Amino acid sequence: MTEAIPTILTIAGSDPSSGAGLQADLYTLHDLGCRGRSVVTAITAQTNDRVLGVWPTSADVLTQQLATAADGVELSAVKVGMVATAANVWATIWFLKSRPHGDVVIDPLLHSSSGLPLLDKSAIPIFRQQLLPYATVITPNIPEAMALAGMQIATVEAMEVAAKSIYEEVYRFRGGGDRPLVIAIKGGHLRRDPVDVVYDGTQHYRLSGERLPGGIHGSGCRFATAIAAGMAKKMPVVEAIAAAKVYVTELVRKGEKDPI
Ligand code: PXL
Repeated sequence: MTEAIPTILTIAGSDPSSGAGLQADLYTLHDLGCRGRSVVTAITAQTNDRVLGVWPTSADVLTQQLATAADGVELSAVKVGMVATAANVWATIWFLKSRPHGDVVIDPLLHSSSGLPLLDKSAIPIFRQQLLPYATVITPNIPEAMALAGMQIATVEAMEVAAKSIYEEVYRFRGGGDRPLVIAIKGGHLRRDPVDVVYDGTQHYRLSGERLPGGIHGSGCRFATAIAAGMAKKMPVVEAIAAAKVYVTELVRKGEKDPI
């Protein structure tokens, strides 16, 4: 009997350039042999280097999409990207609380280097305290890890301290338990080679990477989605993270600015 193809839901913003957001997520799922479903938390107008506007969807519109997105399928995993507003954080929490959904990978998009408002400031406390506890994997970049851990990060050692601190906070908000939780801090903002740091509550792993020229808009979206795809395919979580890093590195190497 052939294995069923897993279906993954992405909860994300729309990027018309399709380098990031739900479009990039769907490309990634296709590349990795999965099926995708998507709901839109915000519509953006942007190019690879310019943001023209952001229009969050209302929580009501997001809730209606969430009510239908998983119709007729069993979700193997969920990826959460840009959520935009506090009301949309609540709509997402409600969905995760009330529907079966498999593993959840959250890309904690708090700010973007392009200046795109990815999450309202007022939404940050509930995002941390109520949404992050649903995650199996959380994938902050260094600025996001600094915000979540409340510390400066300039070295791989500091990334390890931050990963443990984020783990402990999320574990506490979860109220304990033995559901897996893994923090994967992306090292792309390090001055040296972009080492990613992974912490699973027991040990740290360092995933080495090479600094490639260019970098692509939306590589973080694709990284988190590729982790969700790996987990949906029953890879052990750290292996899924390592495979996602290889996948994204190859895209950057190919200079695939636009994933089409
Ligand atoms: O890469 C972060 C990101 C996520 N989601 C959407 C985006 C961006 C960055 O531009 O547009 C919709």
